[in-house]
Amino acid sequence: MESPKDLAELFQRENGFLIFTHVQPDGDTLGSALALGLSLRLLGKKAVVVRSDPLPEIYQFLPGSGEIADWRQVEGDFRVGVLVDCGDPTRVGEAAKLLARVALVVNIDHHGTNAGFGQYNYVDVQAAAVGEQIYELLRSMEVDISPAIATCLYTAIVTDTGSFRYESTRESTFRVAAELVRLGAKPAQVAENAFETRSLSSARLLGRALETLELTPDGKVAWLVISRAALEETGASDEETEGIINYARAIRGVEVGLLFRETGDGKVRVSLRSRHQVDVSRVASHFDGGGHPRAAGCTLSLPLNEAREKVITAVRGALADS
Ligand SMILES: [Mn+2]
Repeated sequence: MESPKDLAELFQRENGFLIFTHVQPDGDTLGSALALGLSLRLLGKKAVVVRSDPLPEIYQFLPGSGEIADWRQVEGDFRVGVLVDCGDPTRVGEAAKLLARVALVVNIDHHGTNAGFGQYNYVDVQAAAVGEQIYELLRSMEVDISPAIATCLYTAIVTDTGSFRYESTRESTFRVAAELVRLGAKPAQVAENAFETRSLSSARLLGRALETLELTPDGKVAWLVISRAALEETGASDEETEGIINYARAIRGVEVGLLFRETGDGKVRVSLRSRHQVDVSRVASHFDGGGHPRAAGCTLSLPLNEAREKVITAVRGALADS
């Protein structure tokens, strides 16, 4: 396992960086990758941020987001592939084909299920967001953190902590966030873009999803379903399902909230959120997924009804053991 200092030396020594975000990109992977990319370019390095999936509209305000490259557009040779916020290398999606071409893989992540798949691994499961880790890294690299970089890192932290509400939020999370505000991040502006603005189609999708709400007889597990039909009829995109799961977990008495979403390729994407008792990353691992103890995900190649039954059974088993 490498320290921020070790990585700082690596970044100063090497050149030609591809920075990989994960599929269904969130604020942490995007903010962290953009901050690292902007910083490396400040140091005169060649660095490109790569994506497999489209950039969600709510993150288009992020400085540098316009330059994120679809992996298919990337040409030329790059020596180093940096994965940010990826619990395992498959999280980069189709960009894995591009990742296979780099000489060195650097893994910067905070997921408990991360097995250390890189040649260089900076995994800190205590970090509330990879954005905190990138901040430490930039400090070690003695990068002058610009307002643009600060905005990216602040967004990574505020989104991954649910606005500093999740258990992962610690004293240093606030300290780093305060420092980023001092360096030019604007909390109200980030919040307005990331939390207080949604498309009409996503509001309609939320309504459809809430109509599907069901609970187990003991009231401890609640789930929502987003069918392909619901997505098509509302015109919402897959990315706009983000956050809907929280309505399931928020119901009084519910310990685990689940969201089942039919993907375009006939699979079922499952999001899991737990309140206190269940480590949902272990449930997700059982289905080849992963994540954090309180927030995890997995994908099943099964029809919706079967996937739902399998996952609910596993969650009830985990609850019984807790
Ligand atoms: Mn994260």
